[in-house]
Amino acid sequence: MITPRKDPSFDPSNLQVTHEPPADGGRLIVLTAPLTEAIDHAGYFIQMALASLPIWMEGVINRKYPKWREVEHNPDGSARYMPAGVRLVEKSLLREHRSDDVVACFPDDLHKFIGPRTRVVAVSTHNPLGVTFAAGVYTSIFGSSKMPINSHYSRLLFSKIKASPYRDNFKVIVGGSGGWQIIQTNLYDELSVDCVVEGRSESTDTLELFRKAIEGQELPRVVEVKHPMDREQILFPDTRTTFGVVEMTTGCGRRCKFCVPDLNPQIDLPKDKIMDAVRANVRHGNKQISLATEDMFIWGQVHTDTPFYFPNREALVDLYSDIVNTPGVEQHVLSHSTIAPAVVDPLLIKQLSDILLPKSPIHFPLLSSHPQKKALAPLIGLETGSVRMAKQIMSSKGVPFSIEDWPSVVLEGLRVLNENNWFPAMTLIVGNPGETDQDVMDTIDLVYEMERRGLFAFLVPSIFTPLHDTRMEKEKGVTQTKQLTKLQWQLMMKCWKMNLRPGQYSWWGPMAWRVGSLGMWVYKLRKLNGPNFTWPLLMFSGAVSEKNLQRMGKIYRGKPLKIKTRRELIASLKPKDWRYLRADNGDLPVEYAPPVAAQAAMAAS
Ligand code: B12
Ligand code: SF4
Repeated sequence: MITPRKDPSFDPSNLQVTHEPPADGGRLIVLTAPLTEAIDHAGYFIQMALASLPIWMEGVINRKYPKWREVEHNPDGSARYMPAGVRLVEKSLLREHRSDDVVACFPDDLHKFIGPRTRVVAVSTHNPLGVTFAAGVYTSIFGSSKMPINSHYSRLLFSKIKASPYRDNFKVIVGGSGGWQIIQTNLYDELSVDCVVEGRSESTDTLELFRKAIEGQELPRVVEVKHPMDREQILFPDTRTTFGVVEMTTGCGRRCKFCVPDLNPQIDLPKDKIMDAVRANVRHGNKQISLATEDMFIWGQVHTDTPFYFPNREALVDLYSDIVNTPGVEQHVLSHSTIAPAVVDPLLIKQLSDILLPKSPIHFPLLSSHPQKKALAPLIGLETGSVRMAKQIMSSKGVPFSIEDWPSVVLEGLRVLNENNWFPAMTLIVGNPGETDQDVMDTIDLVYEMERRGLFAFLVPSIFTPLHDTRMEKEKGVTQTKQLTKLQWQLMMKCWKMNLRPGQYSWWGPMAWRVGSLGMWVYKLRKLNGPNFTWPLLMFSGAVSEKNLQRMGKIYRGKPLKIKTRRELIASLKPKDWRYLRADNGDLPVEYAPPVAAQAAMAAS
């Protein structure tokens, strides 16, 4: 059981119900999501900040995005856009309910749709209580109120539902990737939730649950529903989604032990349906599209004769070209990927860059060689630089390469990506169960090696969180930042120091961060995070040079790593895998002559 956070800035008893009941008696089923998960006008980054910053730092967001709370409505007051999860619940329900019985609305508009007729209020949520990785850790580091902004708004949503004068008439059903947080914290009563659904809305069990709720039957606290096993059963949005999210794949296949999405079946979704959903988004006013996936590179290579970790170049180039060339699509953002495919097929990265950069809304002026300084920034898991740790928690993360070569795969992959203007956000897990000082030093070595080679990734360290249902759910994580060792703090602060290097996040302003961090340390962080935090923070602030800190023995200075080149990595593959390599990338083992000749002949014909 996880102890829920308290939100001192929020008093539900202040919620007054002053509005008139809806004239039509309300909708039978009302769907919603926290405001902080529904907004899309300010870009991906704001949602990540809302999930990671504590509520007392909301002013920073307000100053940067003064209009972030302003949302768009349809003429009937329903939401113009909603997270893809809400849209799919809506689509699933419309299989057996009339469209005027179901509505998706923003939290502030709930009173317009919840009335005496309402029998179900369904909430979709990504991260309602902020107890997941990265989201929890930064709010803890920043202190006094540990409530992330997103949790505050999620609680506000639940309080509004709880305070509805019709609350006794309807059931509250929660679903989405963050539903487990309510189960783990046992906050059903406090949040006034009747049932949490684990799984996808397409399932007939989900429809059955809604039927029971409409009939007023008691619902179980938790319902686990089955994931569709084939691509035809997955539904697609036909209205606008937040950030134009359209699913591209489910599952992954690399089997990292800490991973939730990998528990789902590995499915790549049909191109025609993806394209229909893209066009539907555009029709409803969206100019941005983002294909949701755990690893974009498996698309087109699931259950084919080629292992999924050898990307299907033609299929990917064709899909992404058609998406960015869809009339009305002005922006396209990548979601998640893995790094080994960049080593396997660098030409694929180049071809995708040519297609995707012109429509990328991301600009890294000091890093990008693109004429308009555009960049691509998928989220990629680095997790650890320790081969020992990697073997334990993610032994297939780098396939087709051996996990022994993980640091080389990361650095070589990042080189290929950077050369093509891909500057990924890379997550690292600090405090893995059984992590030793040596493991942390190995990761610091990798981070220093990135710096030495002039490579750039936006490094996002987070503290290990045992996620529900994963093969590591019973493992213990770090529960307080005070428990972190000096080395773990050094790793985290080094990552952030490197992130501020090119200073492209001008609103944060590297100097402001550094001076601010010292001030914060004096004011409160020194007590909150304990003595192990002090020297790493001084390193981060630049108040004492890293060289001096190292000379004083206060921090660990990474040692240079011996890294394999692409040619050496390719040579290390099993001979049975050589036939899946592309000759035009070069570096093929000399012993592998016949298929190269065949490929050349194919290209010539
Ligand atoms: C796109 C995406 C984002 C985008 C956009 C999110 C948005 N608001 O639309 C951005 C980049 C902003 C983002 C941010 C974050 N994300 Co995110 N994101 C995703 C991603 C890739 C796809 C989500 C998606 O739309 N999928 C498609 C829809 C259809 O799936 P779905 O929402 O799960 O909905 C299905 C079911 O859950 C169910 N369902 C959904 N709602 C409901 C409701 C009811 C009532 C019922 C019955 C069923 C139901 O039915 C749907 C299918 O039919 C997922 C990974 C993944 N593959 O899911 C990670 C993921 C959800 N994100 C994750 C995390 C951790 C975050 C952040 C906390 C990261 C951070 N620290 O900044 C933030 C939180 C943002 C916030 N506001 O709180 C984790 C969640 C882990 C968890 N909760 O345990 C995931 C799983 C990634 C991962 N590999 O771990 N994210
Ligand atoms: S590569 Fe990423 S999505 Fe795939 S199993 Fe590992 S953590 Fe999960």
